[in-house]
Amino acid sequence: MVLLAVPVVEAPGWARCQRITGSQLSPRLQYFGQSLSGGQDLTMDGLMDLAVGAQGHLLLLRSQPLLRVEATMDFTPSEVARNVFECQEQEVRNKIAGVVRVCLHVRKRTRDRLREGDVQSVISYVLALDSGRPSSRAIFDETKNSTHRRKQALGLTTTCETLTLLLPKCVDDSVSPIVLRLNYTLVGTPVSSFGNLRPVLAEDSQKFFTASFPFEKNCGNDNICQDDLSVTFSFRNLRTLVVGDPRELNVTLTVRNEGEDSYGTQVTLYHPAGLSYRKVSVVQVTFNVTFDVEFDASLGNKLLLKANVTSENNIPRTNKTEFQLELPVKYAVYLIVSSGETSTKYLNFTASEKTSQAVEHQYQVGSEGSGN
Ligand SMILES: [Ca+2]
Ligand SMILES: [Ca+2]
Repeated sequence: MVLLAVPVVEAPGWARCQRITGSQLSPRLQYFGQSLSGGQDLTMDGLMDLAVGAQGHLLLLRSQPLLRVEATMDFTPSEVARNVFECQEQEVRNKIAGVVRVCLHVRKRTRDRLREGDVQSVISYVLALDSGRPSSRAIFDETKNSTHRRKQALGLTTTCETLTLLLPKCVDDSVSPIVLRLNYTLVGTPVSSFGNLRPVLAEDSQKFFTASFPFEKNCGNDNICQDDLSVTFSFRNLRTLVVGDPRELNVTLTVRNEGEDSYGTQVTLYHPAGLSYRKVSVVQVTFNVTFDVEFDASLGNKLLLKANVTSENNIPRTNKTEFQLELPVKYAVYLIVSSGETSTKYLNFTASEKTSQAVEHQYQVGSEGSGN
């Protein structure tokens, strides 16, 4: 009979499955699991153990203490001040946006006989600013880039560090907040007084933590963002839309805001079927929208386009936030003139005859494409 100590993760108070194969423990084990006995703590650490029988062996699988990590990330100030992120004529680099205090707290989830000082672990974590964006709007002063790594031995205590955040250049987007993400791994330190029992991170622990660092809004002392939006558009120099030719319709749409900052601003352009959206290009607050005009589009005598602009500022809409324009429509006709079969092909006459003969010519006039 052989006695082995193998970790089993105890799950107090909640249902959980754990698959343990004999080959995980030893390649020579046969009939692993032919007998089971659990519900008792044989190792005197306060955690239930499981005895598993195999041919010629008895294996004792031990439960491990479970740990949980909690993290807080607090920014000071709570927003990036406007005078830091708003760029004037000269670009100021590496302005201090604020500091973040990152605290990690390790707690024990299991009830066992391990004393608080027995439980130690090494936690490795990576802090990443604006991860997922092509380039980060903020960096850590300590590392001069958008990530910061740290590895630290910890008991059942709280550890904190304070990091300075810099804005390396003018921010292109001050609407969405800077997101700080913390990913971590935890490795328990074996407890020698309990047969090298090793604490582990609980399976249902939160895998990562995030916190937002928003930008100060430009909304005056009342903190209410009173935007004043308007939308207009034109068909450029086009006086009449001819269906069939040209096949492209260009619309130049302009959005203006004469009030305070507008957040979550959206422009909607309504168009009839017969036009199909092709592309849009943005020139500051002007959008060049291109539609394809279907060859057989049926648009009536006038094309009506409508646009509106909305925001999340919760300011009542005005008549300036809607715009509509009509464009007369004509339909291209492609005429085909062909010679009829019964047309006179030739005449027989001689110079001495003084008779006259009629020449008959038939033309067929038709149209192509639109059927007009
Ligand atoms: Ca035990
Ligand atoms: Ca205001």
